[in-house]
Amino acid sequence: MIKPETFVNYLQKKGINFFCGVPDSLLKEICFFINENLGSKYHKITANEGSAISLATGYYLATNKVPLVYLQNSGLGNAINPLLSLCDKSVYKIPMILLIGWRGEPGSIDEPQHIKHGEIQETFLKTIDVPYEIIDNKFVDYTLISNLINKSKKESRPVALIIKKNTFSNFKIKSKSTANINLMLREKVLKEILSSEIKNEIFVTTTGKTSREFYELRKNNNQILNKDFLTVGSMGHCSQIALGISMFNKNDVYCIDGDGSVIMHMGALAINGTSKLKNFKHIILNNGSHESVGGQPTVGKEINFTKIAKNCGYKKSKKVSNFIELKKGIKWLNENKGPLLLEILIKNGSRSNLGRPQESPYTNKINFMNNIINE
Ligand SMILES: Cc1ncc(C[n+]2csc(CCOP(=O)(O)OP(=O)(O)O)c2C)c(N)n1
Repeated sequence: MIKPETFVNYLQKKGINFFCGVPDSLLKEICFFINENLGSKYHKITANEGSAISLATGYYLATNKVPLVYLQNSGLGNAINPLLSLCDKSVYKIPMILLIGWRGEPGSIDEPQHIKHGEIQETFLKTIDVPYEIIDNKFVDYTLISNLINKSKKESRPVALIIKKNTFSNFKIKSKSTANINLMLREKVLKEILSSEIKNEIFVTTTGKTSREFYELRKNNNQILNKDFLTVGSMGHCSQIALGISMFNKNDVYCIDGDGSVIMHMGALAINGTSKLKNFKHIILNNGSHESVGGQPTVGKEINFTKIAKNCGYKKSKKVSNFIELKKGIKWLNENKGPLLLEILIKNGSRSNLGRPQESPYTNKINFMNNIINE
């Protein structure tokens, strides 16, 4: 395995001093190291991967130095537009290093939402003409990286390092924040929602552990004939899925979102708010982090989601931070007309033995549609 510090120190020696991106579980250790050891001027966790490409471009324009963008391969979907219409050789020719976590690598076992991304990983980079090297835990030949960086500089173009699973060894974080210790855990909040008066409504849940916990709680409660759509991939898009459903279904639709996911495509709030849909009810579980992929910080606790929602046209918005307020908040969502936003402040944390949906996404889709259409 490669020590994150060895890897980053090597890149720094090669003149790579600016890092930005969206965290990924395969890159968790290196993200922890970067976050802890680089100041905020030289490291930014961005809203989405397209933003990271653009921020890195700004750094290059201001310094004439090569930046690094880290991302999960699913983030290439967000990155593709600036990669092709900003950085490509037919446009501005921007040098940068992409550090891409290879989820769904063919031959490995991974979740359904990663299979296609993993399968096309290499073809994709070849198609968009980004030269790459593949790095795994046996990697020793650093000249390959050095040659790639030189290529990026000399030819002024993006290049990529594809990172396989288990490439980096553990990095022990020194500074564990205790700031939110008294807040509720996400799973307890979901449990409360599923034992409340809204448990039989339509739910659309966000990417990562929220959907996994929601699914497991339903199973444990034997609530099998439910109307839940689990957004297993497509981070940042669950509120638009929910909005689409609420436009064409008369029942209340509850979207359970995460702060990182909302920030990723925050423009959706403007469309939700101005929709004036009375049955659209949005919940943001705000832990100020990308908890599902390691707990790297977001700016979720530095911004005011309730004010943003109000200014985007939501009819009402409310913030809660303990169980008494949460119970009232759920009642409030149930009794008022939307678009509504309930922000729930929570702390980081989840069970290490958390499972994953046993049925395929396709089966879940069929069940969901059977349960909501013509009921
Ligand atoms: C486009 C894209 N980028 C990155 C990821 C990796 N990823 C999965 S869940 C997640 C964190 C989501 O954060 P948040 O919405 O705040 O929810 P939390 O995990 O904190 O519950 C990330 C970064 C992804 N699935 N898709």
